[in-house]
Amino acid sequence: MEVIGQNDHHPPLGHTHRSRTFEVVHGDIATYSTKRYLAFNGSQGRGTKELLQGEEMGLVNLLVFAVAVLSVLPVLCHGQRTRHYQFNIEMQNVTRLCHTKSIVTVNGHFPGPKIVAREGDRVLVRVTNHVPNNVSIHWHGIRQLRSGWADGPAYITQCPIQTGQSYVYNFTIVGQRGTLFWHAHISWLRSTLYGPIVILPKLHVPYPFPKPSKEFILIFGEWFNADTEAIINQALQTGAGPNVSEAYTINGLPGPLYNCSSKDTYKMNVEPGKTYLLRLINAALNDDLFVGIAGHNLTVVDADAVYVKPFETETLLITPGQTTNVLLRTKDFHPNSSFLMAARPYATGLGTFDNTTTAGVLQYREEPGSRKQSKPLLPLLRPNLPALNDTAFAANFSAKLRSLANSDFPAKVPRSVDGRFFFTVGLGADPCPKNQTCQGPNGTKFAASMNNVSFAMPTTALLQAYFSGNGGVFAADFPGEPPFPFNYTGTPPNNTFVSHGTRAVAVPYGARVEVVLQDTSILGAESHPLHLHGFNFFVVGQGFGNFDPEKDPPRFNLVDPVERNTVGVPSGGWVAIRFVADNPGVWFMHCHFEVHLSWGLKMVWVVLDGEKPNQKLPPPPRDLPQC
Ligand SMILES: [Cu+2]
Repeated sequence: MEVIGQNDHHPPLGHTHRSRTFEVVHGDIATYSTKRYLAFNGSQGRGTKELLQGEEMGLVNLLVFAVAVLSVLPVLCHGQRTRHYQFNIEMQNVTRLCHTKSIVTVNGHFPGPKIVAREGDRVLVRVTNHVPNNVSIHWHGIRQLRSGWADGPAYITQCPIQTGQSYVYNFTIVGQRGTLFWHAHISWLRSTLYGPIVILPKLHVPYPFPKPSKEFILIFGEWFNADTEAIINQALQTGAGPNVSEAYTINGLPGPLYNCSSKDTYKMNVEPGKTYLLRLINAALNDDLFVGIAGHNLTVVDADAVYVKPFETETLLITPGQTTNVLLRTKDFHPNSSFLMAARPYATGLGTFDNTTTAGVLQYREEPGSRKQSKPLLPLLRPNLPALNDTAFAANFSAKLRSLANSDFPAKVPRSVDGRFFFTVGLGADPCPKNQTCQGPNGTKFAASMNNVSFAMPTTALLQAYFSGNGGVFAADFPGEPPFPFNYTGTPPNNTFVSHGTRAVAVPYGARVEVVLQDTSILGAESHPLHLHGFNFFVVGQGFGNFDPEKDPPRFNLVDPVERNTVGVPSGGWVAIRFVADNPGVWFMHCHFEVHLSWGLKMVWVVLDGEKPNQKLPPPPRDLPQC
């Protein structure tokens, strides 16, 4: 087995003044696009010459013109549009559960504004930072083909946007349809800085399922009465687990099952006998969620902006970083009645967690012609959600997710691979510094690692370092397998201390990569939602216990495995993923539990440039923030 790298609430598509989210089709934005394009080509760096040489020299003028035209005409023959958004990062007072706090928002909204685009569209988001915190925004799940500079994780692809500064995220949506989301990617700011990304199919291309009469977004979050920056800073100081949230939220609203909260309840108004598309997003910080609607089954049709084989379920499981589109078929006759939709955690670790339930209301409209208000409301039914630690449900649910794998939407699973990696994922510890008492396990500090490496955040952006020749900022020596093998899901080793380093795996362009992610039982087995930036991967296998390199690979599903960007590594088990490294750049892979991310459960892939010009990372945009 060769291991590479060992050695080396808004109207859709509309113009909303209040949120200052706009989609512009007028002069100054056209000029602005033109400037951006020039800045892109005119910046210093390796790829600039290539772009400006020979035939492409003349193309620049042509393209500048084309970009200007694109911005003026909403639809060109290809149907591709450029969609412009302005994100002002602003403080805003928000009250939930009778606690008011000042939170970081986009344009004063919580949750933030939605981005709507069609497959094939270009999206330009100008982010201007008006708050004291450093900020960066990640477009979670967007492939970012050759636009790694727009990916967003702070100190990985960019330095953060400092107070008073702006950065334009510029990317094109290729081959994706469904729901994704954007969120802050620095410290714990994503607790309040998040919002949906809706990707519609290309114009005149239908969904591969019955046309819904309406669409709703349900974005799940986590509400903390205290300031989340203070929570994580204190935890990292003392070594203890951070305080847990007070509530979960649906579209920012905790709902009626919490004290002082019934006025903050999300209500979804529906009519009988109709089909609705619900776009579910788990933007919670630290918790997988079970989701259900009383009295209704849901049909899963899309996961992480990839269509799946439809299947019906009473309950969904969504990890942080995952999105799921479902169809809701309303009952044929149910005037004036309401049902609770609810979400509560699926939790497997040993630590404390927020075990509360958020709820919203599915409200049937009155039937036209029926006697108004005469019928008493039925009692609100709550959905039956699995037990908080129902790992069997989790395994069954994830096994049902399959790619469509038809001629329109083939599953391009790598049938063989060029590199195999085996990464343990789990918790660990750091010794307590001298002259300090620590509140982590046995007086140590909590840490987390992959292959026992707890990722050390650099103070400059890795993509910039890589593009300009590294300069010792990181090493491409991340281990392809654990430094010492042990019974990963059995009795943990005595020494649970982690090592630290800014270490990457480098792979050639186009490499077909397989990674087995193996949970460990160190300080408790736990399901970890692993997220990969810049790629979708296929989930070709999973199981409980230790991965068996002889017996497990023959059972891999290479026909219709689900394709996604975030997968829950089974608690006390393993998952095998495959992806094609067809996107040059530096790509983060990490646990999407914010607490584990803070503790170091993260690493980076470096995908080298290919031979052809369109296989190379372009130079950075001129406005890329500096550290
Ligand atoms: Cu984790």
